[in-house]
Amino acid sequence: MVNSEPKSIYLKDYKPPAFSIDTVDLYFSLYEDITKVNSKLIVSRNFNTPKDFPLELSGEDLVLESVELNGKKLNASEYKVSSNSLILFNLDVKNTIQITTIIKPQENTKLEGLYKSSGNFCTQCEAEGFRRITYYIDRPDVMAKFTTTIEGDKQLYPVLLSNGNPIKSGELPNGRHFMTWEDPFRKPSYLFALVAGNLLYIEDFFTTMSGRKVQLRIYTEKENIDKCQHAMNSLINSMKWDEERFGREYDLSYYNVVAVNDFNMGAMENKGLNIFNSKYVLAKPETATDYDFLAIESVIGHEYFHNWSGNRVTCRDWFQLSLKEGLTVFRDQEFTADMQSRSVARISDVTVLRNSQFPQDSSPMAHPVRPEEYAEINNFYTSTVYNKGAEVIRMMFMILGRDKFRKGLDLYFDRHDGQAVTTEDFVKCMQDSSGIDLSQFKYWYCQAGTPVVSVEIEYNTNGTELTMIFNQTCPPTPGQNEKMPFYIPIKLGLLGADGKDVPLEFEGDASRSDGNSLLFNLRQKNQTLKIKGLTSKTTPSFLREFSAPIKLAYDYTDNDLAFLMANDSDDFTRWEAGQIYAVRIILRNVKSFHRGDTLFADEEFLSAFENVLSDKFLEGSFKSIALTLPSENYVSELMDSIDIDGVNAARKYLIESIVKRFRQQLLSMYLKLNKNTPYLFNKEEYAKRNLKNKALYYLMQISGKDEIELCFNQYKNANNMTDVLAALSCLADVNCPQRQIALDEFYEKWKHDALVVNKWLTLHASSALPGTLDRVKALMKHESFDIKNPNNVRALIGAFSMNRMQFHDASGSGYQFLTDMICQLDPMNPQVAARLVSGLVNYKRFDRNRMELMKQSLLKLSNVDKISKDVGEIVSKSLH
Ligand code: B3K
Ligand code: ZN
Repeated sequence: MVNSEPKSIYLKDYKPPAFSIDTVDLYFSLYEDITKVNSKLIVSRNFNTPKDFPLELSGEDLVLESVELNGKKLNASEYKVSSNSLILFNLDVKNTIQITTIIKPQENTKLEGLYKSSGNFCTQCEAEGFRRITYYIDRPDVMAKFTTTIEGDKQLYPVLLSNGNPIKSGELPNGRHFMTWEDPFRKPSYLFALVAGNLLYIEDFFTTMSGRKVQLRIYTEKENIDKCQHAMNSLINSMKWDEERFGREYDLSYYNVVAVNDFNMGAMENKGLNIFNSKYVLAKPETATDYDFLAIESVIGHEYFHNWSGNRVTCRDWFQLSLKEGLTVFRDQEFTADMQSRSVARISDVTVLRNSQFPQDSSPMAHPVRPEEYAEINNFYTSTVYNKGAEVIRMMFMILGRDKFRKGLDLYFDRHDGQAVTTEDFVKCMQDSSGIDLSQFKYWYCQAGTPVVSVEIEYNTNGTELTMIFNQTCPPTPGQNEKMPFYIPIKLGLLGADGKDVPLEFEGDASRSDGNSLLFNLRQKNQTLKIKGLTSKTTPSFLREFSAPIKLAYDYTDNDLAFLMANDSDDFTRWEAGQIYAVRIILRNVKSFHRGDTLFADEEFLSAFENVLSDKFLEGSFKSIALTLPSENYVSELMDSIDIDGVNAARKYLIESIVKRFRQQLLSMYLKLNKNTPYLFNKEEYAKRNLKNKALYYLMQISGKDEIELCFNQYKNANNMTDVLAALSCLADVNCPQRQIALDEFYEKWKHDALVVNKWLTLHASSALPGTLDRVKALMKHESFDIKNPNNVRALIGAFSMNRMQFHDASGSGYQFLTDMICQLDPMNPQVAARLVSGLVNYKRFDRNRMELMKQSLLKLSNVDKISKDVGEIVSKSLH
């Protein structure tokens, strides 16, 4: 029997709060066994609330010590307390409520609320962690002014931090001390934060555009203090960028960032006190890769940008999560694009979307950017809410253009400063400021699924005019069979025979975009665009810049694709042509693989690949991604049913064909770029390393003695983690003596550095070699692995669940392992356990055998006694 389904809450049931909280005064007494929390709330009954309406406060895992209402201590018969709430009766219009609760941060393995990480106290309150600290109206549309005093042992916790400005501090008896912080901005409880620990910091200053001097500090443990500079640089760049690009200024005199080792996600934007997973703060060239440096820049930016998009203007309810997350991802993507290479950034964003959001949109967990229902909100911090949400903002940006979009955003921050609002409020600002009708955008927010746009082209008899016929559809998703048409902006151009864009005369709902591109507004199910005055044959280029999160189907010839790969003026579509071409070959070879026919790689593709390889003018990091084949994951996403073995064989075949043909070119490219110059994190050096390691990757795909030697040498001689790890991950896939030597030595060298050890765990878990599962199981018992640490879990178990060939082994051993791990983890940390279920949710798209095995795993999970709401919701949605 399947356990009962977790109870859902619905957007349609939203009601404004019955009470508001004006001020909150918190007093934390931190001890080694318990923490005592005193909370003094000034609570007002809202205008429409009936006189006798009770006040319901949320609470979880709290021991209630005392409650006082308007100066009178209540006895147990005067309030109602349950496992998740405290209800008070007979409130006045304005009330003072004092509550004392006892909590045990030391025993908090869920890492929500107040908990301990490496001996330090820290908090995570979004979405509903504050109720694990004290009883409260724990919802985002209740915004209050917070004052927080923290009291603790001075030696153990010399650093005491909370939101806002420090206003008082002092010594107390018994070697204790305290510090009081006051946050002048009203905020929801999810933005509350507290840190107490033995930490060091690096410090810098930033003067805002209106001249306010802001003290910036990054706190970490002593041994990591030399790894904070890149995060500091990124913070300063973010502050400057947000002023220049969006006119947003920081509003407090302090900005603190704290790196902690045990954290459920990436980071948290608490007002004035960001708390970060140390993975997104700590970096130096010897320990962190280019990819880590980039991720730190982007996450530091993301959390900083939340100060406006999230904190100053926040969400009315958690269904509106994308209001802050989609917008802030869009903002951090633009930041990266301005700091690094715009086209490479765009392609990477699209790749993330296609590899994680597209599969989610075609799974039983598919949900709209603004969901209508959830059981556990933590399950909805998804790539749909974040990344597709950012694409929805980007479409408005495309349609309005830079200036009008900026005006719309200014209006949004102006109109809604200090409020908790909805996605409709956002769209309305964009519409009001631009005069452009965006009402149809509601469907992007309330309908799930990836739209498919197919295009056909018809020429008139003498070839001077062509008509593009567009048709949009969207596959059914849970609870939504029929969809209304979306408003889809399609940026397009036509290339003439010389490879240059033809200036376009047109008839239809479009406007001129940059260069000779048009932005076509597809708003109906079927719509046409006529292009006139053509003089010779042209090749269309659709969905430039990836102007909408859709799948575009157009029947390109192989010739067209090779031509676009060589000539398209838009870097995205130029890259995309290569991807479409490669997917086409891989899919054809998948069929041949199953029929037992010989596989082949098309000459025209190989020569287009060669053109990219030998192009002297291509920017290095663009070249590197242009030389990257679509992932097995993405290819599978384009198939009716996911074919693990076929896709792997066909993709591998294409890679080997490339290596056989271009071994010499790849080798000379490698040798030319492999200069052991000092590590610098800048565009040019990054591009060189990127391209060099791409060459190494290819060479190692047919690895003989020479290649292994070359790779092993890079491992031994490199002066930075990017090159070390690139070499090591190639070696990890090859059965050779150097593999073990390098892996063992790497561990010995870095075993004191938790973040590097995680890389080492991932190297094992991602290896393509048989026996990987056994090694992963053995590593679970290794001294370096602690199941309570989310980074460890993601590095080992999470990475294994993404190892296509090993996790999806036809025996089902991978599924069984993952299921056991989820069961083991769930009682400790349901949020992290629930993330691991994603490896199983798409079971219906696999072959019969795997589908059955995965389903068995899900059924097993659904029968576990006391399964969390987190895991329970995903499992039950998957099975329905
Ligand atoms: N807002 C946080 C995410 C909180 C996740 C809670 N389960 C980080 C971010 O998106 O910036
Ligand atoms: Zn965010």
